Amino acid sequence: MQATFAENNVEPLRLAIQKSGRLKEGSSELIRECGIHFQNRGNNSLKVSASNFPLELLYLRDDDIPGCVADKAADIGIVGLNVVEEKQKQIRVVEKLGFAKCRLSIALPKASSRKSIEDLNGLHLATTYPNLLRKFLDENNVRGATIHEISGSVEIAPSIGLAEGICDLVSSGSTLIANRLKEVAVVLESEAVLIAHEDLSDEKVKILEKLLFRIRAVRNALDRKYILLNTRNEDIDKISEILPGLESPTIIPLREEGWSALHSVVYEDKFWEVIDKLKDAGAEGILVVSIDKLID
Ligand code: PRT
Ligand code: ZN
Repeated sequence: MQATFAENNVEPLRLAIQKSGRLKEGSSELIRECGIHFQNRGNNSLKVSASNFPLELLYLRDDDIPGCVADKAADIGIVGLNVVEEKQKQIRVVEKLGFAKCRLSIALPKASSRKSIEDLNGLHLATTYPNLLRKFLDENNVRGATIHEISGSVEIAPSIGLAEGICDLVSSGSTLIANRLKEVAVVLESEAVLIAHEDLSDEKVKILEKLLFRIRAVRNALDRKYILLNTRNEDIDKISEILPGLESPTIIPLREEGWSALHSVVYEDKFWEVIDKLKDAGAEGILVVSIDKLID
């Protein structure tokens, strides 16, 4: 039988992730994509060990993750940047993870004549993010605004007369629209981040580096595509210039005289722009393939 990491005396890195909620799926998916497997956990288990990597998962409420890492009950954690910045704990953000993207914004009733940061003076604002909001108001010289801290359903505060405006997370914006609110200022752009405490042992730093290597390979693959195309040899230079690959494209001669195949990697956000230019430059038989992992 294969020895586990615990049996080999490797102390596992402890990773805190959200037990249930918007971060859970993205966090679990990322770990799975890194090739790390766990024994099936019962529904109530709060801790589980990986069978093929020195990693232990702790399942927590997202609000408890920064504190848990700062107190070293966990070594690292996956949590929204909004929660990290609000909690102001002694931890370091190691890596942005690119999922659970949202923004913390100040919103006012649609009917209000106020429409920018300059109009926020003297307002009463409801939020679950009092620290971030206070900092933003101070940095923008907003005077006389007061903060009403509530624990949820922030978006209904103006309609029930609890506050004149709100500061809350927005992703699609449909909650604001449904509550007849308009966004007037962005306090923070947020996404899921990997955090760590400042006191990891050398052994745990090495495990973290291995984990980060895998995370970056997974993320690199997500925002890039592998592209293959055929071109006349005289167009190779023109087409190579259009391809913003990792390095120069691979060129393979085709059986048909005077033609070659070009292979390269393109960024997903530039994808359609690049394809249009390639077609105009004479590329044919363009094939685009998803990448599973990409090691830079
Ligand atoms: O139970 P636990 O405390 O662990 O979870 P939670 O209920 O506090 O948090 P959860 O699971 O709702 O969100 C976890 C994290 O997901 C947040 O801290 C953000 O980093 C991130 N995230 C991304 C969001 C959103 N998008 C989001 N849209 N968190 C909340 N929302 C809410 C927002 O508060 C508002 O009510 O969705 C509504 C707005 O969404 P739109 O799409 O209508 O704009
Ligand atoms: Zn929470």
